[in-house]
Amino acid sequence: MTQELTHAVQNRTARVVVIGMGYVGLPVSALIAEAGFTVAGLDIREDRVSMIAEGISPIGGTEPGLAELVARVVASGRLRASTDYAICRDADIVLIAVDTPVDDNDHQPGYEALRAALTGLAEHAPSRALVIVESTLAPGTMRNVVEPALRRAGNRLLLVHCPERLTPGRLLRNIREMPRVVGGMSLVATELAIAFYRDFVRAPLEPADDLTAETVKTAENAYRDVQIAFANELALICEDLGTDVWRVRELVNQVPGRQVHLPGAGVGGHCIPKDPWLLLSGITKRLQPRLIPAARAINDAMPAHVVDLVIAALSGADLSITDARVAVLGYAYRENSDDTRNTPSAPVVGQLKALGADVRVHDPYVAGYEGDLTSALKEANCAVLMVAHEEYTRAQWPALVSAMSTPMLVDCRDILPETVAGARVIRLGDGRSFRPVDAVDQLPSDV
Ligand code: SAJ
Repeated sequence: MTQELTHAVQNRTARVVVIGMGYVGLPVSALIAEAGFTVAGLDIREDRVSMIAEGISPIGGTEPGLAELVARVVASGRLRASTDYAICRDADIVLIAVDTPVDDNDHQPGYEALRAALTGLAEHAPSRALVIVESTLAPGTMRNVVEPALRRAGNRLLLVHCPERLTPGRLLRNIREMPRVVGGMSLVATELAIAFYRDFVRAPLEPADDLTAETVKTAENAYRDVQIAFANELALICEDLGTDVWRVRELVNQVPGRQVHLPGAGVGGHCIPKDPWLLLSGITKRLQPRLIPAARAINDAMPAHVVDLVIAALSGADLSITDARVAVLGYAYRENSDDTRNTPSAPVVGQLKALGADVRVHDPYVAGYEGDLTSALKEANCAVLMVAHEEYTRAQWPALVSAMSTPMLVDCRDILPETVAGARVIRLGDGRSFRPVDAVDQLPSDV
């Protein structure tokens, strides 16, 4: 079996099916097709399948090269899209790239999409194939969920976990250039998967077992979440001390081995907020980790702190939140992206509205929030800069603030100069720029 598969990989006649044509599945399908394989993309969303069938990428935001590559490989006939799992029957290689969220309350993995993909694959199992799960998994998932779900297909399937390492804004670049951990459930599976990835990944391909691969991916993002939490807690400390965290971190980072991350309005995206919980969901209950949950709590509290800053800004102009107009600038979770998954802007908008503010949202990348920045600021009492979109970092703020009723700016990401002519600037993490006001005292009793 493996000899056939090995030859099919080596001469690129292997028929590849990719389940899940989202931020991960579509770009990796396009690169596999570009490498010379024939690829069928499988998705439950007919609108997405139709766009791809027309050679159009359904992924928004700034993704260098993706739209052109999708058009090219679809036109060449190397990439097609379908909603029918029956295409798995003829596959030699199946990639699974569906989302693996965690429950907002109990933080347990939400494997609905993964289980649906596994069920569909098992019902239309190929005679023999290499099955690679690229979705991020809690440690133990390959052994406790994936392997059992595919067991009915017998031992004809070689199972591997090769976690994706993608970042919106550089999807293609990351696939080509990020090192990958290739965690097979057998040595043969690992070796075959490495041979396959070598056709389109230029970076090191590290052999491992499945559990190691699951742990690496969730740990690398838990690590980042803790780093960001340190930056956010340092920002709160600097606010309280009356000093400037942006200058503090700049000077700390001059020391070799220090890398204080950027404080901000919170942690969004499809990876960092959930992967720490995936890591912890795989452990026994004997262990009670404290650092990783504490980091999650610190980062999740930042949107409420941003609301505090808005209240501080308004109270500085003797305005109450209840009749203020607030412009929230940036709804994507990260700069120059249209991705709003787990965006910190959502709780900020929700809490401001709950406090009675008239909230206007602007984001040049997010459908429904685009438009003229001056209009978004018109008659606003306060503007909150949530995300360092290029439009905001390059804007002429002295001219823009003249559209506002009261020119107050809350800068959550060190986007603005320390002073903007004609405006008052409150900077998250810069205690020199404001006196903290605890919003809880302002909350109406029914919030
Ligand atoms: N953030 C901060 N301060 C920072 C860095 C990030 O507040 O110093 C916030 C961002 O604003 C965003 C959230 O954290 O809301 C996540 O940002 P991110 O830069 O980590 O972006 P993601 O979510 O796209 O993370 C992905 C991850 N990649 C994968 O999981 C494969 C992460 O491991 C990468 O480090 C990151 O991309 C990257 O920058 O490459």
